[in-house]
Amino acid sequence: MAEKTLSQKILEQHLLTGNPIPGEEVGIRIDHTLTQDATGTMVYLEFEKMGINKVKTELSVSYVDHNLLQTDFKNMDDHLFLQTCSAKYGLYFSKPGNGISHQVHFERFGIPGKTMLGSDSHTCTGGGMGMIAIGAGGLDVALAMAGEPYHLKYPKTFGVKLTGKLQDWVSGKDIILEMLRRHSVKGGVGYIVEYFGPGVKSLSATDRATIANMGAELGATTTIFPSDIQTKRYLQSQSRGDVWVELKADQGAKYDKLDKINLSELEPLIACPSSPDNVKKVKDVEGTPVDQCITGSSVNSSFRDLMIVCKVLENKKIHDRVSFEINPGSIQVLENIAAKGGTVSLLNAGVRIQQSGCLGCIGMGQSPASGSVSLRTFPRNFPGRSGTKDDRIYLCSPETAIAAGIFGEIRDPRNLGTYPRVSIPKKYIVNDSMIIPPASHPEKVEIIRGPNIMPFPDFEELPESLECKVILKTGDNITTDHIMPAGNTVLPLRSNIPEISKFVYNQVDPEFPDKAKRAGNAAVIGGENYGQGSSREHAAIAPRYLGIRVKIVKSFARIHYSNLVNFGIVPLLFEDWEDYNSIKEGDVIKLPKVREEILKENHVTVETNGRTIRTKIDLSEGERNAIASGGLVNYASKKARKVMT
Ligand code: MIC
Repeated sequence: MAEKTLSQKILEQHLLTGNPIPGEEVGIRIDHTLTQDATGTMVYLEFEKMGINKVKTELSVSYVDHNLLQTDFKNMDDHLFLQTCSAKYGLYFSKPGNGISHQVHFERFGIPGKTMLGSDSHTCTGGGMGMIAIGAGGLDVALAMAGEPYHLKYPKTFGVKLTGKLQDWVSGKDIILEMLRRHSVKGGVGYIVEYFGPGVKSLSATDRATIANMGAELGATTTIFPSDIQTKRYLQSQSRGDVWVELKADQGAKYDKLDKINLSELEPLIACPSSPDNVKKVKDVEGTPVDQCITGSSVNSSFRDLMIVCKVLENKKIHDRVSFEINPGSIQVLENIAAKGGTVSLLNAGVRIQQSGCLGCIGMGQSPASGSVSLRTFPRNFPGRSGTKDDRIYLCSPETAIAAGIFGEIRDPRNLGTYPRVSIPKKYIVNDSMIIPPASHPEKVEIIRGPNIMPFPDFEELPESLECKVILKTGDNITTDHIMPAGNTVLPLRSNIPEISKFVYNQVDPEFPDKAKRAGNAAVIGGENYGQGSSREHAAIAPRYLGIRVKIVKSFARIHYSNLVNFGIVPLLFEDWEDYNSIKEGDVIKLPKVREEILKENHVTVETNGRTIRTKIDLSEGERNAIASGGLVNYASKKARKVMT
């Protein structure tokens, strides 16, 4: 029997359809699902369309951690919709303010060896405790809740051997920043990143969660660590030691790609504006004045991450020019910090303590001043994502953030002297006061549906041929924040496709929605890694609602590609990248046999400017049928009708 990697073992234990061969489509069983509120309302609208009265997973949890500003009725309308859906359909509900989904799931629900699908790209955090945890579009999560297999292209494995031990002032964030420095935001596309080697045992479970979380920025399908004594200690500290199992790759397991990092050689790193892979050594950018620091987000808001800040700040003050803010990962983290006296040192140092949630990470508050420098322990710094158009967001560890908070400029944290020792409690105070279990009488639950919750739009089938106007041509690394912005103007519209579609590509071309409507059927041309970043399926639904029928690019980011398929946008790849140069905005492209080719061929013919271009498609049979049906919802309900007739 060939030696297997850990990810191969877990995927094969969950295999329902297909063969575990890289690139081939497989269907896997999903044990846990996770939704957060900004993607979750669409998930439950889609789940309702399936007519199933109870989730079929081992565990499903609905979290509210994004739309927390509540500047009008919309956010709380969504919260009540989500709370009543959870009660009715058999989910746990994590109330607004309880904490960030990935942090709370790691603390209270995660189980080594289980699979999880989440409507958030950072679901991969679960890999820190040996889960196969994958971010996906909301419809895929709704189908998983309905008991359907999750279909994906079987990923290759990217082995990262860790040796040595982190020096003082260097922590988990610096490891994933080193991976991004070496491999860029494209380096993990098509891979599961699997850490192994003697250096792993020195990393705490929450350090591993940090590394797994930000593996999303490599474009990786997910990331996974072994489940070992560190995992066991963490679960025991959460009074959940009973769910621990030991999991690791076989000795001699083979990886499709391999790298190794000597942890002893790492030093504090920082991602400079405006990409997570624009990584430099902190000491090389020292002296840059800093106006804001925020410690938190799903990457770095564990007890250790925030307690190190508290320890450094004992008897110190935040620099006058700096607004230093703390976003706790959960109320449980905050309670445990308070129990250790951490909050007193924060308050005496002049720190702003926020509620538990994602907050500024997706531009829901905490926007920086114009042209100012903001250091954040967040996973992403895409342009404008903070809510400030010319933002200059740096991504760093809590150690580097607190150094800047004290010195008022970017400074290597090793200048702070002796590295404080944070003792991790053997047993945390457990606080589940804001987690509501499923209703015992769901038949009595009425779903609350405020005016902000709009019905899911209908999309027609793919016609035999298409004629589209190219209304936008973009370059490489277009993010889902470019396509469908986050932030406090747009995020509250996530349950209302007609309204949110008015903001598609708002940062790139504010005329885009009107151009799309005038064009009737329209197309977008893109470069490499198109659609990197978030799981938001709204980056597909809203353009489809505007009449975008085709996207032709050099390469797609994984989740966005699935979302385009799920909502019936034809996702084409340039076979010859030179053809990218032959199409410009305003051109008309014709696809004379698109339906037939999508259903039966591996290429689609595109005619434009008197030339014929041959584009590639890389679709499974299910994906072909979904696109031809006008989207997976249409295809699933067609299949269901066939079953019923
Ligand atoms: C993000 O970090 O970009 C988000 C906001 O969490 C998204 C989900 C969303 O857009 O609601 C993600 O990562 O999937």
